[in-house]
Amino acid sequence: MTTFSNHKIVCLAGGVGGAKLADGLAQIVPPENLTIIVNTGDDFAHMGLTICPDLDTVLYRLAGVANEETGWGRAGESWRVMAEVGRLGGPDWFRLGDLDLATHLTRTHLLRQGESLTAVTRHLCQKFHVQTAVLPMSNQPAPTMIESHGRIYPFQEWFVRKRWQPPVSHIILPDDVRVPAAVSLALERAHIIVIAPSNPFVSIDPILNVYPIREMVMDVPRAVVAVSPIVGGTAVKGPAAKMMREMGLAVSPTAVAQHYGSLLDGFIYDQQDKGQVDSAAMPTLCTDTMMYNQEDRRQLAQTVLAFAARLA
Ligand code: FO1
Repeated sequence: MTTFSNHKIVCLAGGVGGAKLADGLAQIVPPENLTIIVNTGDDFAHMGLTICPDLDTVLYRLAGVANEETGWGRAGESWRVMAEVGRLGGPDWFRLGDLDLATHLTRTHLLRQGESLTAVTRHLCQKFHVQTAVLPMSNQPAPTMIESHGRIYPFQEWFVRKRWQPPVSHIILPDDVRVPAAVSLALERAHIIVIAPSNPFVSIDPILNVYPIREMVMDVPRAVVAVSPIVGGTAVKGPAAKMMREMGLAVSPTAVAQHYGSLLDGFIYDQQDKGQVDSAAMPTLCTDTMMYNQEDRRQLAQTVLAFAARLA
Protein backbone atom coordinates (compact mmCIF):
# COMPACT_ATOMS: atom_id res chain seq x y z
CA MET A 1 0.00 0.00 0.00
CA THR A 2 1.31 3.46 -0.95
CA THR A 3 1.23 5.88 2.00
CA PHE A 4 1.61 9.11 0.00
CA SER A 5 4.02 10.49 2.59
CA ASN A 6 5.77 12.64 -0.06
CA HIS A 7 2.68 14.30 -1.52
CA LYS A 8 0.81 17.31 -0.20
CA ILE A 9 -2.85 16.51 -0.74
CA VAL A 10 -5.75 18.96 -0.70
CA CYS A 11 -9.35 17.78 -0.80
CA LEU A 12 -12.25 20.12 -1.65
CA ALA A 13 -15.29 18.84 0.20
CA GLY A 14 -18.85 19.56 1.25
CA GLY A 15 -21.67 17.42 2.58
CA VAL A 16 -21.75 13.74 3.40
CA GLY A 17 -19.87 12.41 0.31
CA GLY A 18 -17.10 14.92 0.87
CA ALA A 19 -16.74 13.97 4.51
CA LYS A 20 -16.55 10.28 3.65
CA LEU A 21 -13.75 10.69 1.11
CA ALA A 22 -11.95 13.06 3.52
CA ASP A 23 -12.08 10.24 6.08
CA GLY A 24 -10.62 7.78 3.56
CA LEU A 25 -7.80 10.20 2.78
CA ALA A 26 -7.14 10.80 6.48
CA GLN A 27 -6.67 7.04 6.92
CA ILE A 28 -3.78 6.90 4.42
CA VAL A 29 -2.20 10.39 4.31
CA PRO A 30 -0.15 11.66 7.28
CA PRO A 31 -1.97 14.65 8.84
CA GLU A 32 0.84 17.09 8.00
CA ASN A 33 0.29 16.29 4.30
CA LEU A 34 -3.50 16.53 4.15
CA THR A 35 -5.78 19.57 4.10
CA ILE A 36 -9.55 19.45 3.72
CA ILE A 37 -11.01 22.71 2.37
CA VAL A 38 -14.69 22.77 3.26
CA ASN A 39 -17.71 24.55 1.80
CA THR A 40 -19.24 27.18 4.11
CA GLY A 41 -21.91 28.32 1.64
CA ASP A 42 -24.46 26.28 3.66
CA ASP A 43 -23.64 28.14 6.89
CA PHE A 44 -26.32 30.23 8.51
CA ALA A 45 -27.34 32.01 11.69
CA HIS A 46 -30.12 30.13 13.45
CA MET A 47 -31.57 31.00 16.85
CA GLY A 48 -28.54 33.22 17.45
CA LEU A 49 -26.08 30.42 16.67
CA THR A 50 -23.59 30.15 13.82
CA ILE A 51 -24.23 26.78 12.18
CA CYS A 52 -21.59 25.37 9.80
CA PRO A 53 -23.11 22.08 8.58
CA ASP A 54 -20.36 20.97 6.19
CA LEU A 55 -17.50 21.82 8.55
CA ASP A 56 -19.22 19.82 11.28
CA THR A 57 -20.01 16.91 8.94
CA VAL A 58 -16.30 16.66 8.10
CA LEU A 59 -15.21 17.22 11.71
CA TYR A 60 -17.54 14.58 13.16
CA ARG A 61 -16.63 12.09 10.42
CA LEU A 62 -12.88 12.49 10.96
CA ALA A 63 -13.38 12.30 14.72
CA GLY A 64 -15.32 9.03 14.36
CA VAL A 65 -18.44 10.49 16.01
CA ALA A 66 -20.65 10.96 12.91
CA ASN A 67 -24.25 9.85 12.84
CA GLU A 68 -24.21 6.94 10.38
CA GLU A 69 -27.94 7.14 9.55
CA THR A 70 -28.19 10.81 8.63
CA GLY A 71 -24.54 11.45 7.66
CA TRP A 72 -24.76 14.80 9.49
CA GLY A 73 -24.80 15.43 13.23
CA ARG A 74 -23.47 13.25 16.06
CA ALA A 75 -23.77 9.53 16.77
CA GLY A 76 -25.67 8.67 19.96
CA GLU A 77 -27.43 12.03 19.84
CA SER A 78 -30.31 13.07 22.11
CA TRP A 79 -32.95 15.66 21.25
CA ARG A 80 -34.22 17.05 24.55
CA VAL A 81 -33.48 20.70 23.73
CA MET A 82 -35.11 20.51 20.26
CA ALA A 83 -38.21 18.82 21.71
CA GLU A 84 -38.53 21.64 24.22
CA VAL A 85 -37.88 24.32 21.55
CA GLY A 86 -40.77 22.80 19.57
CA ARG A 87 -43.04 22.72 22.63
CA LEU A 88 -42.28 26.39 23.27
CA GLY A 89 -43.19 27.28 19.68
CA GLY A 90 -39.59 27.91 18.59
CA PRO A 91 -38.18 26.95 15.17
CA ASP A 92 -37.62 23.20 15.21
CA TRP A 93 -37.49 22.59 11.42
CA PHE A 94 -33.67 22.55 11.57
CA ARG A 95 -32.89 19.81 14.05
CA LEU A 96 -30.02 20.49 16.42
CA GLY A 97 -29.17 17.59 18.73
CA ASP A 98 -28.03 18.17 22.30
CA LEU A 99 -24.40 17.18 21.66
CA ASP A 100 -24.33 19.06 18.35
CA LEU A 101 -25.65 22.15 20.13
CA ALA A 102 -22.51 22.17 22.28
CA THR A 103 -20.47 22.61 19.08
CA HIS A 104 -22.66 25.49 17.85
CA LEU A 105 -22.64 27.21 21.25
CA THR A 106 -18.86 26.96 21.53
CA ARG A 107 -18.28 28.10 17.94
CA THR A 108 -20.65 31.05 18.31
CA HIS A 109 -19.04 32.06 21.61
CA LEU A 110 -15.52 31.99 20.17
CA LEU A 111 -16.55 33.87 17.01
CA ARG A 112 -18.15 36.56 19.18
CA GLN A 113 -14.87 36.86 21.07
CA GLY A 114 -13.29 37.85 17.76
CA GLU A 115 -11.74 34.54 16.67
CA SER A 116 -11.81 33.75 12.94
CA LEU A 117 -13.76 30.74 11.66
CA THR A 118 -10.40 29.20 10.69
CA ALA A 119 -9.15 29.51 14.28
CA VAL A 120 -12.42 28.25 15.78
CA THR A 121 -12.40 25.23 13.45
CA ARG A 122 -8.79 24.47 14.45
CA HIS A 123 -9.84 24.68 18.12
CA LEU A 124 -12.77 22.29 17.57
CA CYS A 125 -10.53 19.88 15.65
CA GLN A 126 -8.10 19.83 18.59
CA LYS A 127 -10.93 19.13 21.04
CA PHE A 128 -12.13 16.24 18.83
CA HIS A 129 -8.53 14.96 18.39
CA VAL A 130 -8.65 15.51 14.63
CA GLN A 131 -5.09 16.08 13.42
CA THR A 132 -5.85 16.63 9.73
CA ALA A 133 -6.17 20.32 8.82
CA VAL A 134 -9.84 21.16 8.25
CA LEU A 135 -10.19 24.66 6.79
CA PRO A 136 -13.28 26.73 6.02
CA MET A 137 -13.15 28.03 2.44
CA SER A 138 -13.44 31.55 3.84
CA ASN A 139 -13.60 33.46 7.10
CA GLN A 140 -16.25 35.75 5.65
CA PRO A 141 -19.90 34.72 5.40
CA ALA A 142 -20.48 33.38 1.86
CA PRO A 143 -24.12 32.30 1.78
CA THR A 144 -25.39 30.25 -1.15
CA MET A 145 -28.88 31.23 -2.31
CA ILE A 146 -31.26 29.17 -4.42
CA GLU A 147 -33.50 30.84 -6.97
CA SER A 148 -36.76 29.07 -7.76
CA HIS A 149 -39.59 30.58 -9.84
CA GLY A 150 -38.18 34.06 -9.20
CA ARG A 151 -38.10 33.50 -5.44
CA ILE A 152 -34.78 33.46 -3.59
CA TYR A 153 -34.26 31.01 -0.74
CA PRO A 154 -31.36 31.03 1.75
CA PHE A 155 -29.72 27.61 1.31
CA GLN A 156 -31.00 25.85 4.45
CA GLU A 157 -34.53 27.21 3.91
CA TRP A 158 -34.49 25.48 0.54
CA PHE A 159 -32.56 22.37 1.56
CA VAL A 160 -34.06 21.46 4.93
CA ARG A 161 -37.25 23.50 5.40
CA LYS A 162 -38.52 22.99 1.85
CA ARG A 163 -36.84 19.53 1.57
CA TRP A 164 -35.10 20.69 -1.65
CA GLN A 165 -38.44 20.54 -3.51
CA PRO A 166 -38.68 24.03 -5.11
CA PRO A 167 -37.17 23.56 -8.59
CA VAL A 168 -33.80 25.24 -9.01
CA SER A 169 -33.52 27.80 -11.77
CA HIS A 170 -30.33 29.43 -10.60
CA ILE A 171 -27.74 29.16 -7.83
CA ILE A 172 -26.56 32.49 -6.51
CA LEU A 173 -23.04 32.63 -5.06
CA PRO A 174 -21.54 35.78 -3.54
CA ASP A 175 -18.78 37.27 -5.66
CA ASP A 176 -16.82 39.24 -3.09
CA VAL A 177 -15.48 36.48 -0.84
CA ARG A 178 -11.75 36.09 -0.30
CA VAL A 179 -9.58 33.16 0.60
CA PRO A 180 -8.03 32.80 4.09
CA ALA A 181 -4.23 32.66 4.29
CA ALA A 182 -4.24 29.02 5.43
CA VAL A 183 -6.24 27.94 2.37
CA SER A 184 -3.89 29.85 0.03
CA LEU A 185 -0.88 28.21 1.60
CA ALA A 186 -2.35 24.71 1.32
CA LEU A 187 -3.21 25.28 -2.36
CA GLU A 188 0.24 26.72 -3.12
CA ARG A 189 1.91 23.65 -1.65
CA ALA A 190 -0.49 21.05 -3.10
CA HIS A 191 0.80 18.27 -5.33
CA ILE A 192 -2.60 16.67 -5.75
CA ILE A 193 -6.07 18.21 -5.45
CA VAL A 194 -9.01 15.86 -5.01
CA ILE A 195 -12.52 17.17 -5.64
CA ALA A 196 -14.68 14.93 -3.48
CA PRO A 197 -17.94 13.32 -4.70
CA SER A 198 -19.86 16.27 -3.29
CA ASN A 199 -22.61 18.24 -5.03
CA PRO A 200 -20.75 20.17 -7.78
CA PHE A 201 -23.18 23.09 -7.71
CA VAL A 202 -23.80 23.79 -4.02
CA SER A 203 -20.79 22.15 -2.33
CA ILE A 204 -17.82 22.53 -4.71
CA ASP A 205 -18.70 25.61 -6.81
CA PRO A 206 -19.03 27.79 -3.68
CA ILE A 207 -15.42 26.81 -2.78
CA LEU A 208 -14.12 27.45 -6.31
CA ASN A 209 -15.98 30.77 -6.34
CA VAL A 210 -13.94 32.13 -3.40
CA TYR A 211 -11.34 34.38 -4.97
CA PRO A 212 -8.80 33.20 -6.07
CA ILE A 213 -9.34 29.50 -5.29
CA ARG A 214 -10.41 28.56 -8.84
CA GLU A 215 -7.34 30.29 -10.29
CA MET A 216 -5.08 28.61 -7.72
CA VAL A 217 -6.53 25.16 -8.48
CA MET A 218 -6.02 25.86 -12.21
CA ASP A 219 -2.40 26.76 -11.51
CA VAL A 220 -1.58 23.57 -9.61
CA PRO A 221 1.06 22.12 -11.91
CA ARG A 222 0.30 18.58 -10.76
CA ALA A 223 -2.91 16.64 -10.76
CA VAL A 224 -6.44 17.83 -10.07
CA VAL A 225 -8.92 14.95 -10.03
CA ALA A 226 -12.64 14.77 -9.26
CA VAL A 227 -14.84 11.87 -8.17
CA SER A 228 -18.36 11.76 -9.64
CA PRO A 229 -21.23 12.11 -7.15
CA ILE A 230 -23.58 10.82 -9.87
CA VAL A 231 -23.81 7.03 -10.00
CA GLY A 232 -26.24 4.96 -12.07
CA GLY A 233 -28.24 8.00 -13.19
CA THR A 234 -28.81 9.44 -9.74
CA ALA A 235 -27.03 11.18 -6.88
CA VAL A 236 -25.57 8.93 -4.22
CA LYS A 237 -27.17 11.31 -1.68
CA GLY A 238 -28.95 14.65 -1.82
CA PRO A 239 -30.34 16.88 -4.57
CA ALA A 240 -27.56 16.88 -7.21
CA ALA A 241 -29.48 14.76 -9.77
CA LYS A 242 -32.72 16.73 -9.31
CA MET A 243 -30.83 20.01 -9.65
CA MET A 244 -29.09 18.83 -12.83
CA ARG A 245 -32.42 17.91 -14.43
CA GLU A 246 -33.93 21.24 -13.42
CA MET A 247 -30.98 23.16 -14.82
CA GLY A 248 -31.29 21.31 -18.15
CA LEU A 249 -28.22 19.09 -17.71
CA ALA A 250 -27.95 15.36 -18.32
CA VAL A 251 -27.74 13.39 -15.07
CA SER A 252 -24.49 11.59 -15.80
CA PRO A 253 -20.84 11.45 -14.74
CA THR A 254 -19.98 13.00 -18.11
CA ALA A 255 -22.04 16.09 -17.28
CA VAL A 256 -20.16 16.39 -13.97
CA ALA A 257 -16.79 16.11 -15.76
CA GLN A 258 -17.91 18.72 -18.30
CA HIS A 259 -19.05 21.01 -15.50
CA TYR A 260 -15.53 21.05 -14.02
CA GLY A 261 -14.06 21.21 -17.53
CA SER A 262 -10.47 22.32 -17.91
CA LEU A 263 -9.98 22.44 -14.13
CA LEU A 264 -9.49 18.66 -14.17
CA ASP A 265 -6.52 16.50 -15.14
CA GLY A 266 -8.44 13.31 -14.42
CA PHE A 267 -11.92 12.05 -13.56
CA ILE A 268 -13.06 9.07 -11.50
CA TYR A 269 -16.50 7.55 -11.94
CA ASP A 270 -18.34 4.50 -10.74
CA GLN A 271 -18.19 1.01 -12.24
CA GLN A 272 -22.01 1.06 -12.63
CA ASP A 273 -21.47 3.66 -15.40
CA LYS A 274 -18.65 1.73 -17.07
CA GLY A 275 -17.81 2.99 -20.55
CA GLN A 276 -20.05 6.04 -20.28
CA VAL A 277 -17.34 8.71 -19.92
CA ASP A 278 -15.27 9.52 -22.98
CA SER A 279 -11.66 8.88 -21.96
CA ALA A 280 -10.44 10.74 -25.07
CA ALA A 281 -11.47 14.03 -23.42
CA MET A 282 -9.32 13.43 -20.31
CA PRO A 283 -7.81 10.51 -18.38
CA THR A 284 -10.54 8.63 -16.54
CA LEU A 285 -10.70 5.85 -13.99
CA CYS A 286 -13.76 3.65 -13.64
CA THR A 287 -13.90 1.99 -10.21
CA ASP A 288 -16.15 1.19 -7.25
CA THR A 289 -16.82 4.62 -5.70
CA MET A 290 -19.51 3.60 -3.20
CA MET A 291 -18.46 4.25 0.41
CA TYR A 292 -20.56 2.19 2.83
CA ASN A 293 -17.93 1.77 5.54
CA GLN A 294 -14.49 2.85 6.70
CA GLU A 295 -12.71 0.23 4.58
CA ASP A 296 -14.55 1.41 1.41
CA ARG A 297 -13.52 4.97 2.19
CA ARG A 298 -9.87 3.99 2.64
CA GLN A 299 -9.93 1.88 -0.52
CA LEU A 300 -11.44 4.67 -2.65
CA ALA A 301 -8.95 7.21 -1.27
CA GLN A 302 -6.09 4.84 -2.12
CA THR A 303 -7.40 4.33 -5.68
CA VAL A 304 -7.98 8.07 -6.23
CA LEU A 305 -4.50 9.04 -5.01
CA ALA A 306 -2.77 6.29 -6.99
CA PHE A 307 -4.57 7.52 -10.15
CA ALA A 308 -3.72 11.18 -9.39
CA ALA A 309 -0.08 10.33 -8.64
CA ARG A 310 0.22 8.60 -12.03
CA LEU A 311 -1.06 11.79 -13.70
CA ALA A 312 1.13 14.11 -11.64
N1 FO1 B 1 -30.35 18.19 7.34
C1 FO1 B 1 -31.65 17.90 7.29
O1 FO1 B 1 -32.13 17.38 6.29
N2 FO1 B 1 -32.48 18.21 8.38
C2 FO1 B 1 -32.00 18.77 9.51
O2 FO1 B 1 -32.77 19.03 10.44
C3 FO1 B 1 -30.60 19.05 9.57
C4 FO1 B 1 -30.02 19.56 10.72
C5 FO1 B 1 -28.62 19.75 10.76
C6 FO1 B 1 -28.01 20.20 11.93
C7 FO1 B 1 -26.65 20.39 11.98
C8 FO1 B 1 -25.87 20.10 10.85
O3 FO1 B 1 -24.54 20.28 10.91
C9 FO1 B 1 -26.46 19.65 9.68
C10 FO1 B 1 -27.83 19.47 9.62
N3 FO1 B 1 -28.45 18.99 8.47
C11 FO1 B 1 -29.80 18.74 8.44
C12 FO1 B 1 -27.69 18.69 7.28
C13 FO1 B 1 -27.35 19.90 6.45
O4 FO1 B 1 -28.21 20.95 6.51
C14 FO1 B 1 -27.13 19.51 4.98
O5 FO1 B 1 -26.79 18.17 4.84
C15 FO1 B 1 -26.00 20.26 4.38
O6 FO1 B 1 -26.08 21.63 4.52
C16 FO1 B 1 -25.85 19.91 2.90
O7 FO1 B 1 -24.54 19.64 2.69
